[in-house]
Amino acid sequence: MAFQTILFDSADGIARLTLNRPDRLNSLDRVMLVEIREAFDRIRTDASIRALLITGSGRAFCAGQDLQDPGALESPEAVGALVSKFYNPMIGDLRNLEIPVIAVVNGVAAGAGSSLALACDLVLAARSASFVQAFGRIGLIPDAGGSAMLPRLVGPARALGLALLGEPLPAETAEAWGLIWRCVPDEALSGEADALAARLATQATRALGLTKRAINGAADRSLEQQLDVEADLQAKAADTADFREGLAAFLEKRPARFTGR
Ligand code: T3D
Repeated sequence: MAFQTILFDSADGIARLTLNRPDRLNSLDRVMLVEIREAFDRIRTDASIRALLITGSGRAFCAGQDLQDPGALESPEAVGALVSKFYNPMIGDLRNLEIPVIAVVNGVAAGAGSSLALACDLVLAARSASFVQAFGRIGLIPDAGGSAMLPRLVGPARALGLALLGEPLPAETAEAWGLIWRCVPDEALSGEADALAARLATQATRALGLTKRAINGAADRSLEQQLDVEADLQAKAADTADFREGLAAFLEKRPARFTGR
């Protein structure tokens, strides 16, 4: 079934999800929030998909909540429900995808649009892109996981500076601060994103998914707990065809041919 607010397709093990409301800078209305989750459902049930790219159409990545979505912001209860029924499940589903997810930030990422990008595993941004914690400017707080991701990625001092001041952070500074994986020249963004996805989609997918689980939960665990988690997840990784192939390839001095199983 076709989507109204996003473009979604997959080929060669790579799914592409494009936020597609360019006249509204790809801001998130409730239809789009639901459709993004439907795309995640498709990914979860299609074992041929081994990497996901998320980007925006036109000049923006995503301007956050659609401030003109009728009724969405009409009362404190509506806002609370929007967060708990739409944003939180969407971010939870994204974080739990067991394949690598790359945010391809082609332009401004504001408010929940920035949070969406930062919830991805790798963020690749065009040099002209920027990250804006726009929430405070309209009297809201960082949501869609932003208040968790920002301090984890850049520490509380910078997280507070970004969130309290709401100034655009240029992609180059975002890279220098460790907020994102890499900033690249605008004209190189699409090619770099495709190359990164192609590389990831031919790796040992199950191990990459388990690596995400280990690293994403690490901040909430003690070293002892994390060591236990590593033992458990390593046993799971070792129980895959890709591990057997990786080991055999090493011993036979040839490139591994991973299948994602
Ligand atoms: O209930 C809840 O859960 C609330 C959840 C909140 C999470 C959030 O995301 S809160 C933050 C919401 N986002 C913002 O406050 C950002 C609003 N947008 C901007 O500040 C600016 O548009 C940008 C900094 C992103 C880009 O600026 P600029 O100058 O490049 O573009 P522009 O001219 O402001 O916008 C272009 C058009 O997009 C414009 O429409 P027009 O005049 O051409 O018809 C503008 O109204 C529209 N647009 C931009 N952002 C949004 C939007 N329309 C609806 N919602 C938006 N967020």
